[in-house]
Amino acid sequence: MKKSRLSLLLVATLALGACKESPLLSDSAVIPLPQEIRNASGSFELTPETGIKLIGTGERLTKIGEHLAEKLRPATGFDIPVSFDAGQLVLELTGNGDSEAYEIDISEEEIKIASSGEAGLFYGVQTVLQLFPKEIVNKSVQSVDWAIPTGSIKDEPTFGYRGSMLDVARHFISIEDVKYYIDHMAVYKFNYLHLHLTDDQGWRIEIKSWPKLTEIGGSTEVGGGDGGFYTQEQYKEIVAYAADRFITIVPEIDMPGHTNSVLASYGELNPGVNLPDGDFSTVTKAPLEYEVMLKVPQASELYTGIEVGWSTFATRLELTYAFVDSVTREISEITPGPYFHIGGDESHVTEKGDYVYFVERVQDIVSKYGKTSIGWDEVATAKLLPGNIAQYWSREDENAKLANEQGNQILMSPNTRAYLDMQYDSTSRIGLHWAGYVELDKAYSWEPTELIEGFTNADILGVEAPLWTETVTNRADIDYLAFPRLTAIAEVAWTRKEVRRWESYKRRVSSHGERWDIQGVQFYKSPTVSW
Ligand code: TNX
Repeated sequence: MKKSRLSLLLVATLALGACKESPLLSDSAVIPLPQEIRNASGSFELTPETGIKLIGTGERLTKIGEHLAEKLRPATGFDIPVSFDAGQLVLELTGNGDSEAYEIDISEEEIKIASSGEAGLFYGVQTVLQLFPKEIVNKSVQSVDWAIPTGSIKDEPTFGYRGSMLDVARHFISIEDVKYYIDHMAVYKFNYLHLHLTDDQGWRIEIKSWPKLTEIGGSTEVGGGDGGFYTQEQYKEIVAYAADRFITIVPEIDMPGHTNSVLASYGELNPGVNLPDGDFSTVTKAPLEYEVMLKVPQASELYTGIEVGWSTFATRLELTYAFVDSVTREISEITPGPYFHIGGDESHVTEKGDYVYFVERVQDIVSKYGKTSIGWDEVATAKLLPGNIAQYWSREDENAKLANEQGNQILMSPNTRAYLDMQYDSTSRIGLHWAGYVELDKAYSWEPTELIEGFTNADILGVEAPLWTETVTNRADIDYLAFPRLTAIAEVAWTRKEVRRWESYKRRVSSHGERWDIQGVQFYKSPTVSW
């Protein structure tokens, strides 16, 4: 009797709770999903009096506080002062390490974000921004109750490298658009932006000791457009802009294949120079429509098509290594991050032995300038230096295993899951499909450790989503291919598999779609989600 009355009471209480419809913290649409969310009852509300209070020391603490304030001011219209004195949004830096973990405590009185690292604090800020109603992304004042359910969050990334790549070689991407992309990456807690700076169709970074690379090699792009390049000053500007958002730039010089833009700029680097007199017939193995038989060592023609795998450096020519040395030195000097990407993919016309010789010599050069090499997975057919990384893309598990056996970590970019340039389905207006179609659920539903037998988290450095740009010519194209898939990859890289669920992500990403609509992001409205 007593028991049944009690359960009646329970039902009534639950029903009442449902009527009040006070949202729970765990119903929020945070991407990537935090590792742990606990609910409480009640809510915190931002008011015209709310300020940000900083606790701790650290160069970047004030900047992080200002970053939060700047994101909150336009839509709320509130002042949101940042100080060390008072405030209901508390940012506490409890150490001076580079921890990416953070905790958030939300009570009715205050929101406190704490981390022992600046990066962690920045990520806590990103999470809090996603907890506010979607209107917070507006650039003009909105009348909304700026409320967040109470509770707590404990979070940290599963993988230390969470990246995306922009191919600025096939089509040049303006600094403005690169910054735009960086802004979006920061929201989803990415920490590496890989810039594919060179390819057959274009050379996009100023090298002072080899000026024709940009004069000639930078002058066009796929389809014959004007191309373009970053001066070293502009590259530094990108590096700094990314660093402010806790994103590290990884520059890539793709070699020994994918190098026609170099060979078009400097004839003396053409493989022909190395061959005995008169025997230049094998110099270029270009696609048929582009076949040129070089009779004398001379620059090759600029290329604006999209075939891959037909160009190569002269790997036995000393001048090639003098060239690689200068390029690596100049770029390393303006790259604070630890990695230098040496490409190494699809060198179909480089003899096997020459390829291995080349990769090993280039690794030494990179290491001489204090950087760690990353290479596309084919580099694992050479002897990798300790600590160097192989980027798994080709689905050639053999290459990943070769790297693993040598004790080197893998960066995961499986083309069937993580390639942002693949079409979603046969109706996609741009994109390629040589690796199949990659719908949103396919980009989301995979686990980095489960692609190659026997791999554990320790074998994997992280995850990266490349955006190749053969078919990408403007910001709308970037939007369409990167969103929403970039957010799926963010969650694969950040959230441990035990708490990831497609059904949950699907609900959350739809809410991000509402934010993108407000911001004018022209994302792909995948039919797998109800937007
Ligand atoms: C293969 S992925 C390439 C790129 C192309 C891409 C197009 C990789 C390491 N090489 O050169 O842009 O396919 O999807």
